[in-house]
Amino acid sequence: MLSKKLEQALNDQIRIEAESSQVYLSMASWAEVKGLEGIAGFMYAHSDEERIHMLKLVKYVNERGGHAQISELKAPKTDFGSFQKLFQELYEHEIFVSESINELVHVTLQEKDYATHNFLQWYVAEQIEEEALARTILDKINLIGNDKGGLYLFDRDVQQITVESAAANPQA
Ligand code: OFO
Repeated sequence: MLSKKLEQALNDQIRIEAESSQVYLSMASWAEVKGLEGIAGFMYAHSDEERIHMLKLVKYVNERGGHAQISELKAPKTDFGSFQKLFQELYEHEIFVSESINELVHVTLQEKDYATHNFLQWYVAEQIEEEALARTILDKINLIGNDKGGLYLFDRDVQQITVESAAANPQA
């Protein structure tokens, strides 16, 4: 059985994952109307992933005798300025999410709930990957600068960028 404090903290994280999904959906829509189809595809897929992160938490809370709360969400912004700023925001958002996961892990230790501590390790690992991926993408964007051809290739290939592929072939 979850303690009330931990149940509340998990519910807060459910809202954060849902809001993350909305943020990336808004980024996808912005990129799509700018004609950046590859970036839009990347963001749509990322939005779906965040929804899955949220659902995993919903199921876990209910399985452990709590009640997962589906709450009102903060509306994301709708204009992201440039594709460089878009990915900078994605990176900063992932850092924010990592911090909230770390806080949540801290609460599991305070509450001596080792099952939830164990469950959350998947999220800890996921955040490391997502931050690394975002950093990799920002490095590529720096290489492109204002080169239109570079943006064309980046948009074409961004959906294929993974942490591993980027490490293996930094110029790709
Ligand atoms: Fe839920 O992993 Fe990104 O934020």
